[in-house]
Amino acid sequence: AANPLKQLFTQGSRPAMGVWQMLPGANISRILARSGADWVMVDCEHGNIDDAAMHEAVPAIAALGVSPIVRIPDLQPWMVKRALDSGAHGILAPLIRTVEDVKNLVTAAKFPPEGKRGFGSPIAMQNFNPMPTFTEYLQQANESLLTMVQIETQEALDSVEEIAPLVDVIFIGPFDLGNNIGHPIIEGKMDPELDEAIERILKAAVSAGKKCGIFCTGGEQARQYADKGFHMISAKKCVHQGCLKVYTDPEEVCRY
Ligand code: 3PY
Repeated sequence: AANPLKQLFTQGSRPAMGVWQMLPGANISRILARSGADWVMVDCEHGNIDDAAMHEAVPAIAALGVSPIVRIPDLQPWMVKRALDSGAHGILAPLIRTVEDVKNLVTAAKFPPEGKRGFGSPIAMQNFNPMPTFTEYLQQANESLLTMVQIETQEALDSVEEIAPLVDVIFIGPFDLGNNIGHPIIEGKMDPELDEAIERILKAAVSAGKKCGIFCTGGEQARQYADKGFHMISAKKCVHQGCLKVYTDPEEVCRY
């Protein structure tokens, strides 16, 4: 499929499972993409993946029929443009706060007339199978590339019902959300108020007919969120802070 993650969302048969890449290297991308993941998050917010490393990771993942999604460092139009031009099948913006932030993100991600994305990269289309022509990519991009925002601030939580209709995926960063609403996750323990916030976000996404994603630290937690109806779940591995293990046992938990 041109965008495997989008296709999985359309089918709605099961949650899309994903893994997180935080260290540079196309071989790391390949290991992660071959782990059984439906998507790999190329994390340019945290970790040490820079612009050049992003341009190596995205095609390595896409070549294996897995959707590369780029978490941009910050909500800047040029970062959205470079991520999508590298061939990402979607972008995730962290720490958004307002409805205005989300509208700006969508404007940056869409070609005119819906948005203001500049056109000209010869690279992006090479990361889809079958490879679209330049013109086909231009015609398909607005519809097929996934826009995702992270709800992880109090302000965004307060506006989540307004934000959800504007994007394809509302993605929960439980650590930042916990920190920002005054209920940090301590030793893996989630405060009931954080659980409540997570429920509210899922409900807002579902009511708007959109998908809801969440970052997990292990297989057991991922299974619980799958049972609750989350559509996009990270779990099977972990590549952060020097940990390079690909977790194949769903019971295994990685702790920060
Ligand atoms: C969070 O939990 O805050 C995240 O964004 C996961 O990377």
